Amino acid sequence: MKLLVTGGAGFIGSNFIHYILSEHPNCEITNLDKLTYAGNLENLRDIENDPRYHFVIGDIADRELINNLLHGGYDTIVNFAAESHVDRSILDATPFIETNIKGTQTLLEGARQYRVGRFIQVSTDEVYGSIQNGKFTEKSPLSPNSPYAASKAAADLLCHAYWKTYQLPVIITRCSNNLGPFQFPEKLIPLAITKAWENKPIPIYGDGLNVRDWIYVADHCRALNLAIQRGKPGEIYNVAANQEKMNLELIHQLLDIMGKPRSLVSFVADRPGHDRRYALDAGKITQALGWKPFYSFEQALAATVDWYLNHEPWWRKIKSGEYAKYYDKMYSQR
Ligand code: NAD
Ligand code: TDX
Repeated sequence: MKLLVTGGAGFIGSNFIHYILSEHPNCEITNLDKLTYAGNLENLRDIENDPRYHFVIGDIADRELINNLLHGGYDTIVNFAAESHVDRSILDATPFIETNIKGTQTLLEGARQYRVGRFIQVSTDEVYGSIQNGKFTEKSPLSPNSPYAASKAAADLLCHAYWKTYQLPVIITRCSNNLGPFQFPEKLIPLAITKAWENKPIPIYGDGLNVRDWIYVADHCRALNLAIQRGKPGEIYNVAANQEKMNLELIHQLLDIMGKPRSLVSFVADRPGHDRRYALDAGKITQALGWKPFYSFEQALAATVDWYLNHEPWWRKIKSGEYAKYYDKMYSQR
């Protein structure tokens, strides 16, 4: 298996590269990453000298670079590269359009020209929008509410168009909220762990009753591997572990694990357009590919807290740099 992984220096991509190297002794992986604020080669330090792994710095929207790379012959592309943070998309949607839409189209076009055998688009539950009761299936209409979600939905539609028009063998996966090692500490769980560790207030948007459906990142990586091996071209697969939590409930659980007081919770202004609830029906991937999650939410949260507490230099370095500046800017505007 010769894989082009894009965005492999980010949270899920780096977990995925570790997973594939451990599962497939004969694989070859090229990781193409622009190294934006979210890309971090520290996430891959332990495998940087593995002869099966190569890193290329670059932008998925750079047509010439993509064509040069694909000329080398890849059987599979797994596209993780994206601007991924909803709050940033509210401040400035432009990079989301550039990477998530234009970048995906550039990759699709390259894959078409160089006849790549399989294209996995790593999408999200956010493309369906918010749901009050019940769960979204793969047939639910797209109704994205943030610029981030809209850019991911647009990319999904382009993937669909490349399948229908050119029979490019595209598979779209739509996963719920991930937690686990290497997640950038702007996202709720690592933000809360690192704040709590420093006994600082944890910002909770609105009333804290918004619901997210959580999955351990390793379970997402297994689902992606199955989609590569056995997924059907042109299909969409929801990926979720059926572990819904209200944000406030989650933070209370996290503070209890860490032995920190619940008084650290600090209610702040709501996120504009904040989706109330995400919930996915993952029955299709379970039936068709035999996937099911291995980790309970409690196991995943405990393992994630443990990882952050054991990797303090990793997140301290991030928080003392550009991220800190961004964070101040974001909150001064609220
Ligand atoms: P992340 O922000 O941690 O990582 C994104 C990576 O993409 C970074 O390494 C960054 O440098 C790279 N990148 C950004 N723009 C690029 C470009 N133009 N060219 C090349 N590389 C570029 O994101 P993540 O949380 O790991 O998410 C990965 C993918 O999974 C995204 O497509 C996201 O939409 C999707 N997803 C995430 C979640 C989640 O809970 N985090 C859930 C479902 C789906
Ligand atoms: O400081 C915060 N306070 C807070 O209350 C942050 C950062 C978030 N929140 C809330 C907003 C959401 O209801 O917590 C919930 C989770 O927020 P995020 O971690 O920003 O994730 P979310 O907006 O749900 O999107 C995530 O899941 C789907 C990823 O960032 C996306 O990339 C993925 O597609």
